[in-house]
Amino acid sequence: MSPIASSDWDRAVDAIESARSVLLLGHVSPDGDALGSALGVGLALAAVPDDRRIPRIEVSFGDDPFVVPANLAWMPGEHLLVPATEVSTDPDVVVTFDASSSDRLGLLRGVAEEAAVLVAVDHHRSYDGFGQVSLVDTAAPATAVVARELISRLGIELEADAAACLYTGLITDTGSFRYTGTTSQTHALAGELLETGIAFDEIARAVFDAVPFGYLGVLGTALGRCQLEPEAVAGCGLVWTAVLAADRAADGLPFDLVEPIIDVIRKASEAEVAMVIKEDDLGDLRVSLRSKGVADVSQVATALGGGGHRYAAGFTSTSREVADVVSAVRSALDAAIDG
Ligand SMILES: [Mn+2]
Repeated sequence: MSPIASSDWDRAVDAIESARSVLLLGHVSPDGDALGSALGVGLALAAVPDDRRIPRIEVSFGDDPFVVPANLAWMPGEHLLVPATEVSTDPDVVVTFDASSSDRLGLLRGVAEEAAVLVAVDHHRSYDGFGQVSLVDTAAPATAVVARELISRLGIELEADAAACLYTGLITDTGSFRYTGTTSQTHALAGELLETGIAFDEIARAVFDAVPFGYLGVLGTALGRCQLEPEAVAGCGLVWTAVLAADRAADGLPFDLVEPIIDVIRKASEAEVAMVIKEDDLGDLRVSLRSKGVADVSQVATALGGGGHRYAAGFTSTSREVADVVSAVRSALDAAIDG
């Protein structure tokens, strides 16, 4: 089923099997798919018998400060995680997960580009070919799907810890099997992961349904600020809000905690596209976009310096004014509808 050429699989497997050191990277500000795929492959590689195990296996992502998002902090494989500023800079092989371009690797872009072998595992349509070996399936609903096949092709049996990480990637990117892109094979893979005995209910609660009380106040503020623009997106409607750093400050909430707010506001039936403008701790505005299908928000995000998929995309604004972001997105959305 995989559209990935067998020669690419062979190159990746040969490089990993002959490596003395591998560095497995998620993209910056990793989500469940990026970190779950990297840790899943890392745990699989770490589980092979001593005589065949790669001596050095490191998992990282290019952020400093190096903070695992709160909803992913439970994931197994912590012993493989190395902060971006402490990774070994001379790995034989670097494998990236869920990164569509090398600038998504942040601080570790240079380490990846200088590696003897650079393998990119991804599913973004906006993937730009930066890997020497590209294991990219744009039809896959999650990078975790490709990561699972990589583990199979390495001849490694899947165990519960790795399966828990891959399952996290699967439910994150499919919205628990609700989004377009989910297929019968996606459910078959979920079934296979459940066969390893993972606590899928606890995983779902940790990933989606466990927030500090202060989050509810931030959510209330964001919802109170929500705007509906029915005439935007060629009359199909835009719903948007902004979450400022000051909103989070009272409770000391980390930036990544505001991520799920988009999943609340996109429920508005009157809007085809939803947007949350999120101010990070440095004052930059990071923008999340969701589409129900009429508009390709990856076009919008790519035009504004980011990337993503038709239904979910994002970018970091060059302006620090919310009003600038709204007008730039409105214009780009009109172009995305016409095109
Ligand atoms: Mn993904």
